Amino acid sequence: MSRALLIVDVQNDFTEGGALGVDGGAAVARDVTAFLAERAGDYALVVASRDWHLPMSDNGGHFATGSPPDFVNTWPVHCVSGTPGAEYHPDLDVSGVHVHVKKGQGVPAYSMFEGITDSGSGLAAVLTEQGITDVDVVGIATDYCVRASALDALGTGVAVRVLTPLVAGVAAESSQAALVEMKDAGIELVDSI
Ligand code: VGL
Repeated sequence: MSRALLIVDVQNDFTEGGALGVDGGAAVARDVTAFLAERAGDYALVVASRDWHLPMSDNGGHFATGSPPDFVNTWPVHCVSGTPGAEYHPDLDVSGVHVHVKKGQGVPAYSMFEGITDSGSGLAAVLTEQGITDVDVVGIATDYCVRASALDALGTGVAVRVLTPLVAGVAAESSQAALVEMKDAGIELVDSI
């Protein structure tokens, strides 16, 4: 067994005060850092993703233009590459991250598996190359990018757990629905870490 930790989108714009701030987002940053300080030894590989949208573009309809965002399919402008909002939250210690993934350059991309690593690979290939059999998923947002990343991870054939104390969602109802959907799909929800 060889396990990876996938840290989804712990970025300034997804935390309190950000363009698309999620309640509990800053706590996720702090708590993932504390978790890694104790448990890095459990992981053969640590991967972190960033939403990394194009400036001066609606990014394939992902950014609301003309009408207000619906917070389901269209969103306020967020995580524009090169802006502070797109950076990792300062309380997330990324010194132990082996692989950085960027996603959403010109398109909506909720899943980490739609992104590209700094060396130009897709995440599925990286997991295969590294012989990863199991992944734990943490980060933001439970109902969007965590959900999509965890389901895609499962689709690559690895065993998937979501560490529920280390996620935060956009809305309570859709986050709860996402957790049920993930569990029904065969993802283990770990409520005590
Ligand atoms: C996300 C909404 C829009 C996420 C990204 O990271 O979950 N949510 N873009």
